[in-house]
Amino acid sequence: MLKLYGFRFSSCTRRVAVVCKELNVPYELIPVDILKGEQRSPEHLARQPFGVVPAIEDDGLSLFESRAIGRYIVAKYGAGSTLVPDPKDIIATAKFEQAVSIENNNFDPTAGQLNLELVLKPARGLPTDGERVTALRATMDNKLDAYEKVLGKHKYLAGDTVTLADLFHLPWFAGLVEKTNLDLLESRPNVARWYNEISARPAWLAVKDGA
Ligand SMILES: N[C@@H](CCC(=O)N[C@@H](CS)C(=O)NCC(=O)O)C(=O)O
Repeated sequence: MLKLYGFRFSSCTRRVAVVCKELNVPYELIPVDILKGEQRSPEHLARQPFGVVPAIEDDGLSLFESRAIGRYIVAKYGAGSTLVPDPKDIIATAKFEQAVSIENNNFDPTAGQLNLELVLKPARGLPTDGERVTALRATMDNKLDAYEKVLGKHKYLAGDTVTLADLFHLPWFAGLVEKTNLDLLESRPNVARWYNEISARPAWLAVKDGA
């Protein structure tokens, strides 16, 4: 069975778990407690040299980076799945790569830092940096205004079919929507429709509170 080395509440671990659930791929979660610093243990650094989670081992393959792992899982176990377009469809593939880049470059850095300030720091009893939140909020607003336009043209980020590019947003976006009062959806009906739809998928509901 696929071994998922991670912390069940971490966003990056849940990014992999949601892909497994989408495709009904069983996995064994091997806990790496990032609150105790286990991600920097020699055993984990042998799997993930950057000292973060997740990593997987599967059929002799050792792999890290949550998005690369997600794509591997679809390639290996997702025969017939449309979560990644058929590479022979050049246009769908180009749109998919565009959407994956949008998430990685325009969403993840700001969403991750906002979660750090507004969700993770308070949970650990650490003070939030208000000035940083104001700047991050302004950046997030700009980015989501662009999402609003993109999602006004089609249902999902890469077209009218849900793909990994949409699912990759779920852990950080759910943190921002459910655990902060940023109201990112209120003035953005297309983003709201999209987020509400992808966050209601059974695969996400199965792992949203822990991989
Ligand atoms: N780009 C990496 C990011 C991994 C990452 O930042 N993981 C976080 C949890 S979401 C972590 O392990 N944090 C603990 C630390 O930084 O020490 C991925 O997607 O796998």
